Amino acid sequence: MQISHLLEWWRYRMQIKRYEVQKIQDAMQQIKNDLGPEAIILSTKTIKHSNPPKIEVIAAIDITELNNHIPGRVWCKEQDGERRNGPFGLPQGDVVHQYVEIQRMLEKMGPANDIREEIKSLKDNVELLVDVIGLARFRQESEHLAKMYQTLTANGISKGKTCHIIDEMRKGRLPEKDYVSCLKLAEKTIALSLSKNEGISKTRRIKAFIGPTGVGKTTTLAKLAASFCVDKRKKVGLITMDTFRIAAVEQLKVYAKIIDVPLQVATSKISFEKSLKALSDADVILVDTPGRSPNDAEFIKHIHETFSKDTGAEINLLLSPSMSRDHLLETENYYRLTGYDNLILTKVDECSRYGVIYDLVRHAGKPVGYLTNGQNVPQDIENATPEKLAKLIVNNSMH
Ligand SMILES: Nc1nc2c(ncn2[C@@H]2O[C@H](COP(=O)(O)OP(=O)(O)OP(=O)(O)O)[C@@H](O)[C@H]2O)c(=O)[nH]1
Ligand SMILES: [Mg+2]
Repeated sequence: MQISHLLEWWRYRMQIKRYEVQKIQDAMQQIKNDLGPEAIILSTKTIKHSNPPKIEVIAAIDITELNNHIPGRVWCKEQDGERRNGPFGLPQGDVVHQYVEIQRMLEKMGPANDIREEIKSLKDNVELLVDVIGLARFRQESEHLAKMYQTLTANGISKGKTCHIIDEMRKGRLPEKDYVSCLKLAEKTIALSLSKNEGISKTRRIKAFIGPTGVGKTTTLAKLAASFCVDKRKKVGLITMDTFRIAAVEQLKVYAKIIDVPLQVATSKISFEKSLKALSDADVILVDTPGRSPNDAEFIKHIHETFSKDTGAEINLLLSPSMSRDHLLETENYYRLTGYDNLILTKVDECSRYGVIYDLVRHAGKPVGYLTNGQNVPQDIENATPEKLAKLIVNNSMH
């Protein structure tokens, strides 16, 4: 049963009044006067920040009997001692019993879940509509475009965004006969729409790596440390702020020892500043952070404080496109609060549909610095360019 039906039924059946009183006894008298001796108290709660302190009391009276004579509306009645079903199939019973039942259902469903479910079903319907309209529209124009639509959506790009890409393609001259040329044009169109990648900035000395638990922060940092050291001949320093997970420091210590770079451990903003001083001769400082739930507001605050503008730190958010699209976009929404600079896409080798990368990068509007494609340190990392990403998205393959 839809919760909105329940609420409608509830509203129809009850007369509800709200009182603000200092003592519950005051409310009792008022309720009796206003609603009569049959009234029931639905809830009481202290009103926050009220001065003098006040209590909110919600009381109600069953007005079923009043409604019984409304033409066309047949409310349930106990007849011949038998309980019959009420409106919307609810079992007939006394009001308090039904109130408790509704409360229980509401608690079980939770308002957020209910709204989410409704939004999800709405989204599914819109997607379906876009699919039908999209295919019909492109098929009318060219079989290539209809095939392109099917390929890109099968690769994991959302339907709406696929229509947008094809609309962009149609602004130029479309290759008429050759489908392969059509794919090339799609690649070009996608590359143009992705944020230009400046790579990981050459001028920003401090580079922090943030992201969900297990996304590959420490491994990616080790890959980059080796690359800065060996390929770019830079003096590298490492800082780990991950003192939450057992063995997290040990993990980075092993890498630091192999690459032969100094490692500092910092637990607070103050110790982070001390670590920066200790690494003052380093050309590049890579900072590892603990994986945290993106819902953790304290963590976002901590990132803001530690990597404030005056540190000049560059924040890199690591996300893995092997996650589902909805989860990925939701996670990006949370981390956006950190004001991060670049994306790094990890575990691309575990991904089955690369189209989700397009949705993520367009959603985030941030450049992608790197792609990581395996567990091997240091080799499994590549620079990301819009062209490389576009190729991946259209061909749905790393090769
Ligand atoms: N397949 C694959 N695995 C990877 C990649 N990068 C990291 N991993 C693996 O993912 C696992 C977690 O990697 P970590 O680097 O410890 O991840 P983390 O984000 O530092 O984890 P926490 O610190 O616990 O939040 C390890 O087993 C890595 O070997 C990648 O690009 N591809
Ligand atoms: Mg780690």
